[in-house]
Amino acid sequence: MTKSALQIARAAYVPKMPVALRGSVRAVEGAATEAAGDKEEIKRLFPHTYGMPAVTFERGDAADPMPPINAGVILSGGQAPGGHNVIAGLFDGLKAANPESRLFGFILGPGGLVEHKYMELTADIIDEYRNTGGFDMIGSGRTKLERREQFDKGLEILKELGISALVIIGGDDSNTNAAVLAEYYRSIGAGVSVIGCPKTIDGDLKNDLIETSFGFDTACKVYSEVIGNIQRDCNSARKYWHFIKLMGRSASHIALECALQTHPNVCIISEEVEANDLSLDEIVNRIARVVARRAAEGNNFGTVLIPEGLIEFIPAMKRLIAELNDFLARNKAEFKMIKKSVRHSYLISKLSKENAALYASLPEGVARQLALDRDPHGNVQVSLIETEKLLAEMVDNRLSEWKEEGRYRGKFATQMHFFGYEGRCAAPSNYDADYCYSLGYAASCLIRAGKTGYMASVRNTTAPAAEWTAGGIPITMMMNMEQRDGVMKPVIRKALVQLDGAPFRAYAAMRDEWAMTTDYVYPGPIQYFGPSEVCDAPTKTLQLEQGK
Ligand code: FBP
Repeated sequence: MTKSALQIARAAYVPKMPVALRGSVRAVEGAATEAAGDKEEIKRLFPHTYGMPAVTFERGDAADPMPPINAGVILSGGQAPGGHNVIAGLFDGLKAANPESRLFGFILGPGGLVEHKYMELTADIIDEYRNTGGFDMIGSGRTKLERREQFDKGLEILKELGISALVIIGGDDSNTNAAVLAEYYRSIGAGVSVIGCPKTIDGDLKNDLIETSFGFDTACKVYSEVIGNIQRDCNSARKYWHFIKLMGRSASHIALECALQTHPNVCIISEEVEANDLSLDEIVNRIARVVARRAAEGNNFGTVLIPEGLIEFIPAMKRLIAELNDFLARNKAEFKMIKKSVRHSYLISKLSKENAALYASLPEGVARQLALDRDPHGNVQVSLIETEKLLAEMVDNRLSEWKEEGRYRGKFATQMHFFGYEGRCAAPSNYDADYCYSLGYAASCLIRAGKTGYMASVRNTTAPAAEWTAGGIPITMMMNMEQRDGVMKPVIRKALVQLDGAPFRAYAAMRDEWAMTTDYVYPGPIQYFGPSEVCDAPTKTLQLEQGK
């Protein structure tokens, strides 16, 4: 592999660690825990792993010699900066306990476990990937690990390799599946523990005990850098409105964080749209009003941030998507037979009156995108829906109407952007490099402590890394029952943007001013070397959530 100068220098970076994880570590158990909701039902579904205590690590006395452990690791779902450091922390933690311990990586996600595709991760391999972005060390995938046959098939290879602990690095769905797997392996006495690590750039796997999912920090910094650059360009030429869609399948954490970092003229927050029952038309009016007001002051330029999940939060669209999901699930084979050129009219003829009218009113490209295949978790692939084009087109139409009515005078030229994939494999920021390494190391400590069904947790991360705390949280503690694919299932509660939370309130307090004043902030690229306030700062979201 040809390495860039930064990659070579960055390989030497030693992640900062909490004091509690340095040297010998002692696991301290707290009180028994309960599920986040539907306690009785979760207890019934997880009889062997429900109610376990939260665990905190403290510095221990001289380390007892530990027998060697063989462990496996899986990267699951979308890439997020820092995954390699989780594996490096896990590897170093296992080796620190006993140099004879071994780590195996399953190839291309959970599918690798089921299909018995793996590689041993030796020190040479780990060293190649320290502090790098991407998941290319072993690859990732979206195979859903949820059926007993898959669990049993996986157990065959775990037994063959002598693996007694499996670490699943993933988002809310993957960690839900980790909990189910932990429960199953314990129920059959398989002798394999399962530990989860919170990953996703979307930032929606968090709660009182998990401060953030890794990758959110780096991805937001990458997007904020380019948004800042665009804003500077936009403020220099003063001729374009930039419509920028930002990743985040469901929650708008990324859009909100980028807004806090860059001060755009408009930022839509899906959770607010849903709470206020806004229609697509009302969202368009809101943007158009800002465009018209700025135009009245001679400013025919600006930026609009749009979360990619928006479409599913607009109540009418949500109803349409629900009917489409249902229809497409029931008529998959028939739909596949319909010629692509007539699918649009075919669907209109099949939908209920209200949904058919909405579907017919959408630009054909967007309508087509809404009918594309769902991902393995049944989600609409929102990354493929060009919401930024939809909104820009509709705002343009609205402004033309207002122009005819004499309510708007100005020029409206647009540029469209989508920032998602370019942030998912960036070299992790210091925050993510440190956080991930500690998560991996904490996972190794959970394994050493004989825990299963836990998620590694590292907290107090707005303080200097030495003061961070580390431990493990029973995954069942984060669960409740929710309807998925028409069936009630135990799942980890997804964390959406809280409208009464400090990050949203901070944005809401400033948005009218930012709409008009062109108060752009240019954060610049992530810095890996330099003063701590430039290199180590956590996200604004985390700082505001922790009252900093
Ligand atoms: P995870 O939840 O698996 O971390 O993935 C997040 C994400 O990056 C979303 O923001 C985005 O909608 C989706 O993955 C894209 O998925 P894919 O990589 O399959 O196109």
